[in-house]
Amino acid sequence: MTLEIRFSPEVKHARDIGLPIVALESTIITHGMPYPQNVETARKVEACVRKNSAIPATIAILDGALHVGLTDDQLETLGQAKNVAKLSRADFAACLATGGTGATTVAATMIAAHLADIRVFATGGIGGVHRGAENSFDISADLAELAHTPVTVVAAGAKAILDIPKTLEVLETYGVPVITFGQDDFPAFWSRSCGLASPIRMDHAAQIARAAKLRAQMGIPGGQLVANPIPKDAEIPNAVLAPIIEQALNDAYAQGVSAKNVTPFLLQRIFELTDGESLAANISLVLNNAKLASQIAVELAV
Ligand code: PSU
Ligand code: MN
Repeated sequence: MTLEIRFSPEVKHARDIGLPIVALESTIITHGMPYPQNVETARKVEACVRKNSAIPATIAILDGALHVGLTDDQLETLGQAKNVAKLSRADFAACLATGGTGATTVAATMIAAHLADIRVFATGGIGGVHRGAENSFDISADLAELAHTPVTVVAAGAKAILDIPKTLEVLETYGVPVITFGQDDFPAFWSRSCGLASPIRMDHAAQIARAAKLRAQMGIPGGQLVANPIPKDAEIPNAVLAPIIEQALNDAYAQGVSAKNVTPFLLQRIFELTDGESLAANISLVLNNAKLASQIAVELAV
């Protein structure tokens, strides 16, 4: 048997004629946002990529088949589906082998993008080192994937549900370039700054693309994390979110939430505790990331 990748007609055409392609993850659809905003956002993100001269390739496993690029119907079905698996490096192949349906996290999307020769990927936030990781050992597989797989991931930094200083330390240990776009501070998802300086700053998509190409030429494995600050008009002040994050973390602890369920639980709880306000910011930053990723994809194609 061989691994088969099912390309959507749009992505197949883009590959045939060499158009720039941007990978998009599906866990943000199934585990990161509620229906119907999840599907609406996924469609807007795809439209944003097209508007910026690239082709979107949303990645998921449907009934045991690896899809790179989803049709509108597939996106809708996935957005409404219940009990979809959340797939990372560990369980990706197992889901294919057993005919399951699963959404891809940052780690799994990077693996699929690389298999499909796609070198840039846009999302909202990456997984990282969880607060209390010194006891729980809960460190997202997204970080190790960035160390292994040559895909540039554009995110709005990491959520403050994580331990951001430890996340940056682990990325440094793994040799992952952390490049903040257009400012000196590393952004924290809903806020433009987490109060820490970014290891690297770049102001042009072309530089980010060039750095990826040079790493490849040097034989350095792994990807790059591009941290793109949320647009100013969509930012939520830290003072507003900090107590909500504390509450969500306390609830997770009290309910004994663990392993894969931690991140989706916290995202859902924050959505509830902000009466959905966190979602508007989330949508704005994902669109902003899709735009920058498209610009990088165009430069990578040069
Ligand atoms: N962080 C967010 N939004 C998300 C996720 C993380 O702000 O949707 C999702 C991504 O798919 C990410 C995954 O790859 O959660 C990380 O999960 P874990 O912490 O279990 O590795
Ligand atoms: Mn985890």
